[in-house]
Amino acid sequence: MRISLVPSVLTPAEAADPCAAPLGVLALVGILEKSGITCSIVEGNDCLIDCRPDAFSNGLDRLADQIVATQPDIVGFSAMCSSLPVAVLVARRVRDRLLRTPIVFGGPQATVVARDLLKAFAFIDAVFQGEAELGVVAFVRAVSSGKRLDRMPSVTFRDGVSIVQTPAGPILSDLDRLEFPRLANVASRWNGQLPIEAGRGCPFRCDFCSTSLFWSHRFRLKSAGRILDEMLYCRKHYNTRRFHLVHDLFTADRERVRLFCRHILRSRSDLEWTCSARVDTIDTSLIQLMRSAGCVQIYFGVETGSQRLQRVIRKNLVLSRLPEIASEVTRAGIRGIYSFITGFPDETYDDVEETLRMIRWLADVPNTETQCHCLSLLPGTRLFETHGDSIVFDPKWTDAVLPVVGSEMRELIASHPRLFSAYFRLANTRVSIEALRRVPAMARAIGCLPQTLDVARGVLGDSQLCDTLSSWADVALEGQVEAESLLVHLMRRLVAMGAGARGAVDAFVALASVHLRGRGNGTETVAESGDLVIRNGLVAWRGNGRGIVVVFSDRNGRIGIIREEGNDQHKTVSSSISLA
Ligand code: B12
Ligand code: SF4
Repeated sequence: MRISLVPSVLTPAEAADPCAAPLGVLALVGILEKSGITCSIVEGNDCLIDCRPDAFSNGLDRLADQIVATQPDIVGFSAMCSSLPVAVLVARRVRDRLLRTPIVFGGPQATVVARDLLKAFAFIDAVFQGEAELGVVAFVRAVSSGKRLDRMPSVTFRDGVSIVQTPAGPILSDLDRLEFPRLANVASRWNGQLPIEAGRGCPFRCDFCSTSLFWSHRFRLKSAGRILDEMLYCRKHYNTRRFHLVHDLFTADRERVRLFCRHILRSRSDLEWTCSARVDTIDTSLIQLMRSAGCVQIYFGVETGSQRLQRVIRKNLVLSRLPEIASEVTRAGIRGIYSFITGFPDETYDDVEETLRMIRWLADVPNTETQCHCLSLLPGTRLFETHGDSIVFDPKWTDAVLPVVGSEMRELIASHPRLFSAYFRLANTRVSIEALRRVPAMARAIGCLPQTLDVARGVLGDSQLCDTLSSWADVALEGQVEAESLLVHLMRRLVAMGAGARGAVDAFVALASVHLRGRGNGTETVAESGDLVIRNGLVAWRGNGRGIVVVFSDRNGRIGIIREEGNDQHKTVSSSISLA
């Protein structure tokens, strides 16, 4: 028997992330093949890169043709919230080509909308819900041979005109029993980096997150020995040294993480790894231990800088802990990524401002990155239960979904809000949608160019800077516009204002360059480009051969300029003109 498995389609940016390996599908391949079922993995990312409507529609056809070419006895789609519409469009095409081949779905989104999915699309035959290792072989065999599924746990299927859902089946209590995923299929893609699934489930229940429900509210971690074995296996077979420990909250059990770190230290390996944490499930001594055991990056879901909203969304972080943790992470030499969400139904202007302030604060902490996304509403969450009936189709609302291309995709999504809610937005009576829409772009600017913006504020004043950022955010909303375009925008604004201080403009350009080129590694920055020499936060600009301009900024965001006539060497700073 042969199954064709189709992983979630990702955007090119997502696919570039080493965590993008379809671990779920790779895990199933190991189990199915061991039982004598031949698997083909058909990935759709390359077919769907071109987002012009005709090209996209051809891409959907090509992907369906590729699936058909594997001559499957059954086709299985893996779907998360953003990839579900594309999976449905491709499944429809597969059914047109292979009238009798069963089509099944699994994965995080298919699981939570299983009933609605079968109700809406007659060409989907069944859904497997949740963790599938224990049930997938029996499921695939039963569906492909047309057997009844009513005695099988964790499945949803059609029985005449009614949809039947069976109770959830057992899940693995010991994740060490899992096969190693078949990473050989993808190992060469990310330049010596690979994801390793460290565990499943999260003990917290934040209102907007679907993960704890999906993993049956059970937090499980692989043993230290097992995770290390997987790393060493990949080191040996795929020449990989850097690993992304995939788990929504790796540090949920600090003692287990300590054991893991000590285990790595005893192995004297040279492995590097990244993971995710909450600021209240980590502490100074653990951070130091993690660093010594090879941790190079930690992802923190902070979500909001407002203590009030923390409680409302039941994330319940005590935000006063964040400065201490962020500083310690940096001091230890670990890169910190801090992620925020905007667009919660109860969010106020004050909450938004507090989030932006926190992002501004973090931007001054070396070796950090901040992210801000508009809320994407997930079925199965408490937020969805409360607000799922009053959502509005808005494909440009969040960057956490795929681009909506062509009328077929648009109509499909628009007519099934409950299935594709990630493409919809929630109402907010306190902040205008236009303002909320701009927040991620403004956060991006604040996060990547803080001192440059301080210079601009010195020249433009607060309200003008705010207008400028706002109008840039409008441009940015049209696409993933990078920080460079904000600079161009700001410069135009300065010039349009006749910014008398030519020096201010020089300083601005130079500082922008420091931050665009220099941020990220927390070590000394040395770069040379055209007229600019950048050295550890100082910029020398060889302005039209008459001398140099040195621009500096200190940790408090104060900006100074020193002009040295007739000298093209770096000079010790002797005087400064403060602009901010
Ligand atoms: C790594 C990761 C990613 C990777 C991509 C991984 C990939 N290729 O699948 C990246 C970083 C690109 C990513 C992006 C996004 N992600 Co993400 N991601 C994860 C994460 C942390 C791990 C995924 C993983 O590898 N799990 C381990 C494997 C073994 O589990 P699995 O894939 O679910 O597969 C099991 C079952 O689902 C089932 N199964 C899966 N497919 C199939 C198919 C069939 C036929 C069958 C029978 C069974 C079956 O069997 C597997 C074994 O038990 C999960 C959280 C989590 N812990 O799962 C979030 C998660 C999947 N992501 C999520 C989200 C929301 C996103 C984003 C929208 C961005 C965001 N805001 O986070 C984007 C969307 C990407 C896209 N275009 O679809 C949500 C999805 C919620 C939902 N309802 O769909 C999750 C659950 C996180 C959460 N906290 O809610 N993500
Ligand atoms: S947001 Fe993080 S802490 Fe909250 S439930 Fe999801 S994974 Fe757990």
